[in-house]
Amino acid sequence: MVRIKDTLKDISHMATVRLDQKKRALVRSIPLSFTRALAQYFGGGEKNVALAREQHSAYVQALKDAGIHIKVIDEDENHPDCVFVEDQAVVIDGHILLPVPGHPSRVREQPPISKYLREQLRKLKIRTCKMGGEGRMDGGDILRLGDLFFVGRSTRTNERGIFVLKELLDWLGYELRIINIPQNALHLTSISSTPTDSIILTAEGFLKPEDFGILPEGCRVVLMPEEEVYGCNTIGLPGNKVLIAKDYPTVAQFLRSEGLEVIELDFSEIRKADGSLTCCSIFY
Ligand code: CIR
Repeated sequence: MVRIKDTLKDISHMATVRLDQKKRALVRSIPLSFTRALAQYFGGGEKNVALAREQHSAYVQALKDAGIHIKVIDEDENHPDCVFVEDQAVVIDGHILLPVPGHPSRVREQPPISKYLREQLRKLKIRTCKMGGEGRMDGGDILRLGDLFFVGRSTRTNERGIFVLKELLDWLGYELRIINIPQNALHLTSISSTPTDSIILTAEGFLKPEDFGILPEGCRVVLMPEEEVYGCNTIGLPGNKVLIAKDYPTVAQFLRSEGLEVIELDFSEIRKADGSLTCCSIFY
């Protein structure tokens, strides 16, 4: 059974994570146990924790350089995947959805993240939705294009999870569209992203433009070659900047041709645990 807890407090203003309003992000450090992080898709190979930490620090620095205020939560050695905070909480216009993550080993990563977000957002009129019963969802299955939302039906996100998200979005007046995630991919954000509020970047062999349905005027789906699917996970930032993973030349060239300032980051060690750029932060 799905349990929804609504917390309504005094209103002051609403926060959102639309592109022009990305201001604050939460990240989490990498534990030594990262060597045992789940890896089934992009992943594989022995992980070098020191190098992964270096790459993560460069990522955090790039966000700071772009003017984002960063909160770092300590690593948790009992949770090898804890750096992938995106899966643990979904913040939409200051409202928090706390999913039950789809992999049992990741369920207990959430408490310090939910505690911090609730403290930060407590002044807003927030609704906190907790998923209960059979509902399962990883935040990595949610993609936002302006006021339109997509959710991946994946090995981590099921119908009951989608139902809870839809309730929140119905209440906020936003549309939700469901996308079936192919078997060779973990999450929706593993194979797509919105580098701007009008572009969805994805890859051939994973998704087709029609999977996203008819988009609002001025918006489009752009397909990258299959071998650059990992590069399709980007983080659009205010000021026409976009973070991308290094070594995906078609992605880089396309985004530059759109007039964006492209910042490339080496994420090779984090990729070994199936993690992409967006997985390592929650904007709130
Ligand atoms: C996992 O399998 O859960 C992690 N090794 C990777 C999570 C990546 N997160 C994401 O795509 N949002």
